[in-house]
Amino acid sequence: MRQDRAMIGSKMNEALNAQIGREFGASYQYYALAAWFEEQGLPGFAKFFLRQGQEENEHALKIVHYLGEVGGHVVLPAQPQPKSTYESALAAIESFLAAEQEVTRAIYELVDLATAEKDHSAFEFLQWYVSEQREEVASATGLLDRARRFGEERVVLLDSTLS
Ligand code: OFO
Repeated sequence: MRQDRAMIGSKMNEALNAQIGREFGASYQYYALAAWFEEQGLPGFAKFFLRQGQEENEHALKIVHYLGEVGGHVVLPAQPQPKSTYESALAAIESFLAAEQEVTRAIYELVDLATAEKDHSAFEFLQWYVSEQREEVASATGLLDRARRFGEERVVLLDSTLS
């Protein structure tokens, strides 16, 4: 960290680095989901998860940029290998919702930390993630609801509505 001009404390800096890892982790996981759906002959879901993966990449890079702005130090966390097989399309979509709920919890913890550290800049920066997570949890919940209504046998019909 460039101490001379750092506008961020080490605790917040570390926590944001961990979040970069979560965002890239989600990206990696969604690319793996895209590949799995492609293998299942469900190209609509594959495209959907490819796009989600790209979005998560952007979320990670947004934090990298923020740390640059406030004179922080970026350390990219190592990534575990993402899950590459699922029992069913429904199970795969359930994992999407679970992942988004987990990231949402992490974002809330970051907001709590920003409050505790009186880091108003980080607090303001994180509000974008709060609303993004609200949208993504709603979108994952909606997709899962629709997939459950179609059922595993007819999930291919839902696939054709996605692009
Ligand atoms: Fe990064 O938006 Fe969801 O996880």
